[in-house]
Amino acid sequence: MADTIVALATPLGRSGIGVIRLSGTDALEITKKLAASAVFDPRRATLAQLTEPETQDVIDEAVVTFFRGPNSFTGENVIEISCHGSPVVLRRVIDFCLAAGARMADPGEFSLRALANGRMNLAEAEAIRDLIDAQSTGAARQAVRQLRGEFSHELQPIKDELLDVVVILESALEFVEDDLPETQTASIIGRLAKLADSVDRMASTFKAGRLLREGLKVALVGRPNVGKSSLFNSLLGTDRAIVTDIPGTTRDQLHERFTINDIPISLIDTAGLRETADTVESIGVERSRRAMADADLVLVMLDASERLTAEDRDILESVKELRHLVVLNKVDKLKGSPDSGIQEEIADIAGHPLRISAKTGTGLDELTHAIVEPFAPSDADTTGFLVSDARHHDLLLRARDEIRGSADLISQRTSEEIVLVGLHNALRYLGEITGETTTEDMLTRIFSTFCIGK
Ligand SMILES: Nc1nc2c(ncn2[C@@H]2O[C@H](COP(=O)(O)OP(=O)(O)OP(=O)(O)O)[C@@H](O)[C@H]2O)c(=O)[nH]1
Ligand SMILES: [Mg+2]
Repeated sequence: MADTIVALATPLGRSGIGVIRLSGTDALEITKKLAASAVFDPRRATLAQLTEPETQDVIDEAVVTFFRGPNSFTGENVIEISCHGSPVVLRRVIDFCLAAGARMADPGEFSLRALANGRMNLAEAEAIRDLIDAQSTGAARQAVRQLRGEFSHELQPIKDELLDVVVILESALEFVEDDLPETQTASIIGRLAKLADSVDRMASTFKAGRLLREGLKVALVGRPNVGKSSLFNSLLGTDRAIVTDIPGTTRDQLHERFTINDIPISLIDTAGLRETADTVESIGVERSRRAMADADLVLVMLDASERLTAEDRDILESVKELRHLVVLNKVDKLKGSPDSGIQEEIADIAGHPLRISAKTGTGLDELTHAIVEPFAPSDADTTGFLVSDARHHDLLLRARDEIRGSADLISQRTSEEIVLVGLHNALRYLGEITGETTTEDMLTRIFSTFCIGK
């Protein structure tokens, strides 16, 4: 067994309970020093008095659970100490464990050990990270599916089939003097084409998967006073941003998150765009321009109750190359014909803008629908398993290309040796998803994206 690691498994801060996790050879021994009178049976919660052995100072009363390896999360002896969630108490317990020979866990080290001891594969370990980081129910649901092995399960038949083809080609290489018969070549090409399509289908779910996981960055821009902050507040359902009738109210950028149909949206309210001599405001304007360039979608807001200004035209011009939606706000102020005024003026520059009122809520449902609509996957079935990790997506595409390339080589009657290189590459790429063929370097890189205590 490996050395013993310790970490706080719950967030730092005051809470009802705080859980400290130990894993490794001495996990049980170290805990026994802290709770001398307690007896720990595997998988039983034991109420224990944690006492500093030298001073006999009682630190806390805690519930301790012992998991004997290999039947534990990491496959090693694991102890979970549920203390009262006082940062002072938690610090003392961790300090004691460190003094008694444990060391602080690295980010993701518990999961890494679980992987090393065959308790889960890489895709499953990554799913734990994704589940913890999930920003919407949909993303969490996908992570749980991956955690339960759905991805590995879907990959397995593909790997098996690929291996089958490899075996045929390998044995042809060893035993057959002449080339493979035509019928067999045709059948192998057919099987490879089908495999490549299956891999491609999995990869194509990435668009929907990434959307659920990473969501969209949406920036609200427009000249001062058109009602950007009012819309920001309405969409979030809180009075987060300051709203006044003074142009130039918002100077700094505000970021908040909310979800539309399970898609996490990171919404950015920006300083109104205009030429200004005010130093603070001009920094804000500069930041607004950057936020625009950075966003997946820009909402350009115009005031429906006023004439189109030169500033409005400039802004519309500057978003031309960006994905954007034009929003006409303050439609509640329009009396008489709804198509009057500004709407006609902008018809040729901005097409059919969305008409809303941040004040009364008119048009907000249509707006939220329009925000996600261009990003929503058209074909992928979003009830199936979705690939959500860029690393997995990249490996799937590489595997697909290798398989397609190999099929092409076979049809050109290239020697089996060369064809096999591509197929072995494809197998390796698929293996890297679940971690069978992952190098130490890659593991270090992947696990550095985990937080400590996982
Ligand atoms: N009648 C009406 N008034 C609105 C509406 N939306 C915003 N307002 C008013 O317009 C004024 C400006 O609103 P803000 O939300 O602060 O505008 P802004 O675009 O964030 O302005 P800056 O931060 O200065 O760039 C406030 O007095 C709001 O109450 C709306 O839909 N209808
Ligand atoms: Mg504002």
